[in-house]
Amino acid sequence: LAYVSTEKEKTLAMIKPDGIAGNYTDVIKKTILDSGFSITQEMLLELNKETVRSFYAEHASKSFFPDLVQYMSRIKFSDFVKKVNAIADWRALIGPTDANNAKITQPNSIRAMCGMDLQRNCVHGSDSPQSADREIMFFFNKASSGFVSRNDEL
Ligand code: RTP
Ligand code: MG
Repeated sequence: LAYVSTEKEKTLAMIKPDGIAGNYTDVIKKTILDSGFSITQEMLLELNKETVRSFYAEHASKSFFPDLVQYMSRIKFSDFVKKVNAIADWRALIGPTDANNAKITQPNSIRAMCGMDLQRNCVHGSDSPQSADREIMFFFNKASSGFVSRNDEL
Protein backbone atom coordinates (compact mmCIF):
# COMPACT_ATOMS: atom_id res chain seq x y z
CA LEU A 1 0.00 0.00 0.00
CA ALA A 2 1.43 3.36 -0.91
CA TYR A 3 0.27 6.87 -0.56
CA VAL A 4 1.42 9.05 -3.41
CA SER A 5 0.40 12.64 -3.23
CA THR A 6 -0.13 14.71 -6.32
CA GLU A 7 0.12 17.87 -4.28
CA LYS A 8 3.17 19.98 -4.79
CA GLU A 9 5.61 19.86 -1.92
CA LYS A 10 8.18 22.35 -0.67
CA THR A 11 11.69 21.76 0.54
CA LEU A 12 14.66 23.85 1.55
CA ALA A 13 17.79 23.72 -0.59
CA MET A 14 20.99 25.32 0.57
CA ILE A 15 24.29 25.92 -1.13
CA LYS A 16 26.98 25.66 1.54
CA PRO A 17 30.10 27.84 1.80
CA ASP A 18 32.27 25.50 -0.28
CA GLY A 19 29.66 25.51 -3.04
CA ILE A 20 29.69 29.29 -3.10
CA ALA A 21 33.46 29.50 -2.91
CA GLY A 22 33.77 27.07 -5.81
CA ASN A 23 31.36 29.12 -7.92
CA TYR A 24 28.88 26.27 -8.17
CA THR A 25 25.81 28.42 -7.54
CA ASP A 26 24.79 28.77 -11.20
CA VAL A 27 25.28 25.13 -12.15
CA ILE A 28 23.38 23.98 -9.04
CA LYS A 29 20.51 26.36 -9.78
CA LYS A 30 20.40 25.11 -13.36
CA THR A 31 20.25 21.51 -12.10
CA ILE A 32 17.40 22.44 -9.76
CA LEU A 33 15.38 24.06 -12.55
CA ASP A 34 16.17 21.34 -15.13
CA SER A 35 14.93 18.74 -12.64
CA GLY A 36 11.44 20.21 -12.50
CA PHE A 37 11.68 22.30 -9.36
CA SER A 38 10.63 25.91 -9.14
CA ILE A 39 12.60 28.27 -6.97
CA THR A 40 10.13 30.35 -5.02
CA GLN A 41 12.48 32.42 -2.89
CA GLU A 42 16.20 32.75 -2.48
CA MET A 43 18.56 34.50 -0.14
CA LEU A 44 22.25 35.06 0.34
CA LEU A 45 23.17 35.10 4.01
CA GLU A 46 26.08 35.31 6.36
CA LEU A 47 25.43 33.12 9.36
CA ASN A 48 26.71 33.64 12.86
CA LYS A 49 27.66 30.60 14.92
CA GLU A 50 24.52 30.78 17.03
CA THR A 51 22.34 30.54 13.94
CA VAL A 52 24.25 27.53 12.65
CA ARG A 53 24.04 25.82 16.05
CA SER A 54 20.32 26.35 16.06
CA PHE A 55 19.80 25.24 12.46
CA TYR A 56 21.75 21.99 13.00
CA ALA A 57 20.52 21.46 16.59
CA GLU A 58 19.78 17.78 15.83
CA HIS A 59 23.56 17.22 15.65
CA ALA A 60 24.49 19.16 18.82
CA SER A 61 25.77 16.04 20.62
CA LYS A 62 27.85 14.72 17.72
CA SER A 63 31.64 14.88 17.76
CA PHE A 64 31.69 16.71 14.40
CA PHE A 65 29.36 19.50 15.63
CA PRO A 66 32.06 22.13 16.41
CA ASP A 67 33.63 21.54 12.99
CA LEU A 68 30.24 21.77 11.34
CA VAL A 69 29.52 25.10 13.06
CA GLN A 70 32.90 26.46 12.02
CA TYR A 71 32.42 25.31 8.43
CA MET A 72 28.91 26.76 8.07
CA SER A 73 29.63 30.07 9.74
CA ARG A 74 30.90 31.80 6.68
CA ILE A 75 28.37 32.46 3.97
CA LYS A 76 25.41 30.64 2.55
CA PHE A 77 22.93 30.86 -0.22
CA SER A 78 19.50 29.34 0.23
CA ASP A 79 16.90 28.32 -2.24
CA PHE A 80 13.39 27.27 -1.63
CA VAL A 81 12.00 24.89 -4.16
CA LYS A 82 8.84 22.96 -4.68
CA LYS A 83 7.43 20.23 -6.86
CA VAL A 84 5.56 17.01 -6.33
CA ASN A 85 7.74 14.88 -4.03
CA ALA A 86 10.23 17.74 -3.71
CA ILE A 87 11.78 16.61 -0.43
CA ALA A 88 12.79 13.10 -1.49
CA ASP A 89 13.63 14.15 -5.05
CA TRP A 90 15.97 16.92 -3.88
CA ARG A 91 17.69 14.55 -1.44
CA ALA A 92 18.13 12.03 -4.28
CA LEU A 93 19.57 14.73 -6.52
CA ILE A 94 22.14 15.89 -3.97
CA GLY A 95 23.35 12.35 -3.20
CA PRO A 96 24.93 10.82 -0.09
CA THR A 97 26.42 12.94 2.73
CA ASP A 98 30.02 11.95 2.00
CA ALA A 99 31.00 13.54 -1.31
CA ASN A 100 33.77 10.97 -1.80
CA ASN A 101 31.23 8.20 -1.47
CA ALA A 102 28.92 10.12 -3.82
CA LYS A 103 31.59 10.18 -6.52
CA ILE A 104 31.64 6.37 -6.46
CA THR A 105 28.02 5.46 -5.84
CA GLN A 106 26.14 8.38 -7.42
CA PRO A 107 28.50 10.10 -9.87
CA ASN A 108 25.70 12.20 -11.35
CA SER A 109 24.69 13.69 -8.01
CA ILE A 110 25.37 17.30 -7.02
CA ARG A 111 27.64 16.27 -4.14
CA ALA A 112 29.68 14.13 -6.54
CA MET A 113 29.99 17.09 -8.87
CA CYS A 114 30.70 19.86 -6.32
CA GLY A 115 31.52 18.33 -2.94
CA MET A 116 34.93 17.65 -1.43
CA ASP A 117 34.46 15.22 1.47
CA LEU A 118 32.20 14.17 4.34
CA GLN A 119 31.92 17.71 5.69
CA ARG A 120 32.34 19.93 2.66
CA ASN A 121 29.51 18.47 0.66
CA CYS A 122 28.32 21.61 -1.06
CA VAL A 123 24.56 21.43 -0.49
CA HIS A 124 21.89 20.72 2.08
CA GLY A 125 18.37 19.38 1.69
CA SER A 126 15.56 18.96 4.22
CA ASP A 127 15.22 15.29 5.11
CA SER A 128 11.50 15.07 5.96
CA PRO A 129 8.29 17.13 5.78
CA GLN A 130 8.83 18.10 9.43
CA SER A 131 12.38 19.28 8.69
CA ALA A 132 11.21 21.18 5.62
CA ASP A 133 8.57 22.98 7.69
CA ARG A 134 11.06 23.86 10.38
CA GLU A 135 13.82 24.94 8.01
CA ILE A 136 11.62 27.03 5.75
CA MET A 137 10.26 28.77 8.82
CA PHE A 138 13.79 29.13 10.16
CA PHE A 139 15.15 31.02 7.18
CA PHE A 140 12.11 32.52 5.52
CA ASN A 141 10.13 33.17 8.67
CA LYS A 142 6.84 32.06 7.30
CA ALA A 143 4.70 29.01 7.64
CA SER A 144 5.08 26.72 4.66
CA SER A 145 3.86 23.27 5.44
CA GLY A 146 5.47 20.51 3.41
CA PHE A 147 2.45 20.50 1.18
CA VAL A 148 1.07 23.49 -0.62
CA SER A 149 -2.11 23.79 -2.55
CA ARG A 150 -2.11 23.20 -6.29
CA ASN A 151 -3.11 26.79 -6.79
CA ASP A 152 -0.32 28.17 -4.68
CA GLU A 153 1.40 30.92 -6.58
CA LEU A 154 5.01 30.43 -7.54
P1 RTP B 1 22.56 18.07 5.44
O1 RTP B 1 21.73 17.98 6.71
O2 RTP B 1 23.58 19.18 5.49
O3 RTP B 1 21.70 18.10 4.21
O4 RTP B 1 23.43 16.72 5.30
P2 RTP B 1 22.95 15.22 5.51
O5 RTP B 1 21.53 15.15 5.94
O6 RTP B 1 23.35 14.44 4.31
O7 RTP B 1 23.92 14.77 6.71
P3 RTP B 1 23.73 15.00 8.27
O8 RTP B 1 23.97 13.70 8.95
O9 RTP B 1 22.45 15.72 8.56
O10 RTP B 1 24.96 15.96 8.64
C1 RTP B 1 24.87 17.35 8.53
C2 RTP B 1 26.17 17.89 7.97
O11 RTP B 1 27.22 17.76 8.95
C3 RTP B 1 28.45 17.54 8.27
N1 RTP B 1 29.00 16.26 8.73
N2 RTP B 1 30.24 16.11 9.13
N3 RTP B 1 32.71 14.97 9.99
C4 RTP B 1 31.61 14.24 10.04
O12 RTP B 1 31.61 13.13 10.48
C5 RTP B 1 30.38 14.83 9.49
N4 RTP B 1 29.22 14.18 9.32
C6 RTP B 1 28.35 15.09 8.84
C7 RTP B 1 28.17 17.51 6.78
O13 RTP B 1 28.40 18.83 6.28
C8 RTP B 1 26.70 17.13 6.76
O14 RTP B 1 26.10 17.52 5.55
MG1 MG C 1 20.77 16.35 7.54
